[in-house]
Amino acid sequence: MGRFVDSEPYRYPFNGDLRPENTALIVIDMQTDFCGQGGYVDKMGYDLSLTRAPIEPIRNLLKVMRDLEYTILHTREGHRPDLSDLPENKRWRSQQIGAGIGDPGPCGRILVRGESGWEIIPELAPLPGEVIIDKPGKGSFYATDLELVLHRKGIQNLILTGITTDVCVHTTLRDANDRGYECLLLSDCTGATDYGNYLAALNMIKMQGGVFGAVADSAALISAIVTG
Ligand code: C5J
Repeated sequence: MGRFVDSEPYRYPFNGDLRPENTALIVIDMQTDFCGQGGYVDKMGYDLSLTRAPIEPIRNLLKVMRDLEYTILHTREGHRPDLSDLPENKRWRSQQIGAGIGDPGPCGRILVRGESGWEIIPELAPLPGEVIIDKPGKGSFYATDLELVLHRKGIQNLILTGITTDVCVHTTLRDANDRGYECLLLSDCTGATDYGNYLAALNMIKMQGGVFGAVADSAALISAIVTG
């Protein structure tokens, strides 16, 4: 028995214990800076269609999972306005590609808390009561209270979505896996600035029998939680 998602390389979760009470959806960094015109990724010159591709699938999934009363979490990457939590090398590297973190841009200061580019896009705006994790780094656990929140809610399974697949999503997924969370990445609900990196990031999860967890699309998850 149990409830499983038709995922690769194994049916998720490993133990078939998939319930609203022990499972959270995490929507990572769906901010204007990563998928909106004039934001950080746009200023770096990347193709925005790649990081915008997951917007509609996530919106659809949010509706289903909210209706079923799953825990929903959102994250935002960003720094304090005085940049006291911005590592010097992170700032320097972003300046090399013409999108200096903390510098002014069309959407306000890049990746700075409170600026319009740092906001979650309106299509995926958090609802009242949904936890938002503000993080200064790529991973969602470092320098945040995410683990405390998950522990308090009794979460064992993490469903990962958001951008970018190879950076903030992967860093979070790897860290969550090390902490014992059972992770599922939804392939249509994530995107990277480089399509090859997106494909490689999905493959990395599935190697070694699912070294970091499992991969499915949102249709497979919805089918499992609505009908399964
Ligand atoms: C990046 C992120 N790519 N949210 N951040 O710098 O993945």
